[in-house]
Amino acid sequence: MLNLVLFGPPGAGKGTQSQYLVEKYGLMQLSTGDMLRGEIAQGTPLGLEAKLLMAEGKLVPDAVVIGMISNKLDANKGGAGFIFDGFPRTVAQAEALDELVKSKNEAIAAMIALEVNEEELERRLLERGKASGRPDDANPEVIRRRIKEYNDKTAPVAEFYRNQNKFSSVNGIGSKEEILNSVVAIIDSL
Ligand code: B4P
Repeated sequence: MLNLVLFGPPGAGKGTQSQYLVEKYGLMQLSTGDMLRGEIAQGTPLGLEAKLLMAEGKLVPDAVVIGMISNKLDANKGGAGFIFDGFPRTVAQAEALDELVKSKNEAIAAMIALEVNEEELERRLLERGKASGRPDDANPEVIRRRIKEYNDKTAPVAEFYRNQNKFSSVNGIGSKEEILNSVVAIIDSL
């Protein structure tokens, strides 16, 4: 199996690039953001808890997202592999993911980080907010909170994969196709 972690700040293009990689490599995308929005849409107790945190730009508790990922891994055995999109977002999540894949005799092949500056992130998210209606994309203050959460809690996850010699990064500014080519070059070199 080919298991990849796609990494980067909010709006870096993780969801966008994941969709291309699903098509190219037949991988399954596991986006914790999409799963949480699904729970919110269905009005589940988990969704109700996540809704307030997400609207404020805060991370959802580790145990919640780890549980969701664990269920998805159990329910989707035997495929070509997974793209983890927006997960892990804390070092505790990264450690839990390592344990989960190890328990299935699998491993994470690589983390690929999309590098985008803060000004461009804010521009992209505000632009998406106009069409998507996502409450966390509509407000510059919430967007800045999400970026702060990323810098405080998520950025250290890169170090976790660097220590395992699994970290690569690409420039996340440019056309979506150019960025895909850089990502594909890394995957094909694994
Ligand atoms: P996510 O849904 O993961 O939101 P995101 O970081 O904004 O997604 P992404 O980075 O994939 O957006 P994309 O670039 O594709 O998380 C939302 C919230 O859920 C979090 O704030 C948190 O509260 C919660 N959450 C999720 N996972 C969690 C976890 N593991 N632990 C705790 N909490 C969690 O898209 C951005 C825009 O840029 C799009 O409009 C796209 O079209 C555009 N774009 C993409 N590439 C571009 C390019 N090259 N040039 C120009 N625009 C581009």
